[in-house]
Amino acid sequence: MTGRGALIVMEGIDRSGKSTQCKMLVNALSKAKSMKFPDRTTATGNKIDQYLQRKLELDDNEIHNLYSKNRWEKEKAMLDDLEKGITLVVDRYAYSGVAYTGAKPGFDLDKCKEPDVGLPQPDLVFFLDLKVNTAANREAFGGERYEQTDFQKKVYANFLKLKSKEWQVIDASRSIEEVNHDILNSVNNILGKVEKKPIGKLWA
Ligand code: ADP
Ligand code: 2DT
Ligand code: MG
Repeated sequence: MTGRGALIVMEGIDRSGKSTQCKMLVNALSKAKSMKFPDRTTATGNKIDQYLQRKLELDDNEIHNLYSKNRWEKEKAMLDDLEKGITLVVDRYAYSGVAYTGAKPGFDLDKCKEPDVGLPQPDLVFFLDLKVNTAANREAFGGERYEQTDFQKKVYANFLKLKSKEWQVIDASRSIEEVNHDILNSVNNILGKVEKKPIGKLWA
């Protein structure tokens, strides 16, 4: 029996290339699954989707807690997969939760972390580092909530404040292939190292 899989998270502002890189990474690995948060397929996720599309108004605290609930409802499945040796490639995680809510007036980053304390601890977090103005040039922002330059600048600054030892900052302004190359190297480097390591708890 081989050891556990790795929990790998892709973070960054909108258009930094997260979904593109998650897809490439999961395709390159032999025993891996992709996940994304918010997971819009559950009842909680459906409510989040309505909120993001501006079809539903929710209090800032309520939506913050819904994003967290949407992760907790996947906790058991994540731990089971990791134990089975499956590597999880996750498009956004609790860091997005803190960085986005923390960009709203009156929210403190440490306080924003509270509902997600104890979730499975990622082994590796890639921060796809891209300036907001460069990201905005990739494609026009859509109509979803948060897709505004000033807001994204606050989100970017918050991400930098969340950096911890598992984080790897990736220059995401390069080509898709160059970014993928760096990500693959780092992932191949840690897979063997986490096999026997117990899964930690986030921010605990
Ligand atoms: P995210 O999931 O972070 O919002 P996407 O992966 O959806 O970002 O990418 C946003 C857009 O930018 C897409 O049109 C994608 O094809 C393009 N893109 C992704 N990575 C790069 C890159 N390294 N250079 C140029 N364009 C990119
Ligand atoms: P995408 O589905 O395009 O990634 O956009 N968000 C996400 C939060 O505000 N809090 C969270 O906890 C998470 C996971 C970021 C989803 C939007 O939802 C925001 C953009
Ligand atoms: Mg995406």
